[in-house]
Amino acid sequence: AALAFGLEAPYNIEYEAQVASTNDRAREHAEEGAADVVVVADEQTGGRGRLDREWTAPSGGVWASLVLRPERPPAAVPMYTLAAAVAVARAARGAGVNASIKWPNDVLVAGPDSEEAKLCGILTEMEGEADRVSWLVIGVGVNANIDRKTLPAGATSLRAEVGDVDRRRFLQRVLGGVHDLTGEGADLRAVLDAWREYASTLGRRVRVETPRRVVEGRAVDVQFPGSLIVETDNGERVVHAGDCEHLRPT
Ligand code: BT5
Repeated sequence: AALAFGLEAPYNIEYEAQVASTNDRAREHAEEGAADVVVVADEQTGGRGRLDREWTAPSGGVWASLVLRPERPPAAVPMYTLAAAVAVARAARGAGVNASIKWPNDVLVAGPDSEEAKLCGILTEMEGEADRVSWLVIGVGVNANIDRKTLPAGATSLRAEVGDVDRRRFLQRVLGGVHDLTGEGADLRAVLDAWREYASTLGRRVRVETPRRVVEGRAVDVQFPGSLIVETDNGERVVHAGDCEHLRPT
């Protein structure tokens, strides 16, 4: 059952102690016509990553999925994923964590040996027609008050980095950030400027694997709607956020 979560946010909050996946629950709301709803859970038993990967989501995390119905074309949707990454990176820095964004959707923390560990993943799903989004679900998973040893290799948590946080406050900051960047009247292009501030990808050599090709070179910039520009030996290539399966620093 949904419990009051006592959180002030520009969205309606549904709190669940345990759910299979907040994205699935949010999709149900979306398909019933709801908008501006956030499903939050303490624990997920069937958390999902991209491309059918599993997302480990024990009790203590910030697992949240936001339902939006923006009056925008589906092509603009990657901007929402970028905005969510910015909002999480900002909230994490506010909590004292040196977080940065790896294009397009991971929030990472650099360790002392400059190895990066994943603090947050974002899974955006949508349904729409050619020119108009019907609904959009932005799923945000932040490893908050969780022991690192219960997470997969290569993951970190707020607990491991700086100690436990007030999850309500943290989520409130994230949702406030998403709303500021994407809400009514917001200019989505400002998301790119904000994103550049937190990006760890720009300026680095990367290898991006898409289903159709491999692009290798130096990441030089991001452009609307969230595409990465890579300078290769054969000139500039534009990689779309939705195309990317793997992005590796080389
Ligand atoms: C993502 O997928 O990074 C998107 C994850 C989105 C999770 C949120 S939680 C709320 C909402 N409800 C859901 O069901 N999902 C969303 P991807 O880039 O495919 O990364 C998945 C990979 O990250 C896995 O294959 C593991 O290697 C690794 N991984 C799994 N759980 C992790 C965790 N808790 N922290 C860090 N890495 C993890």
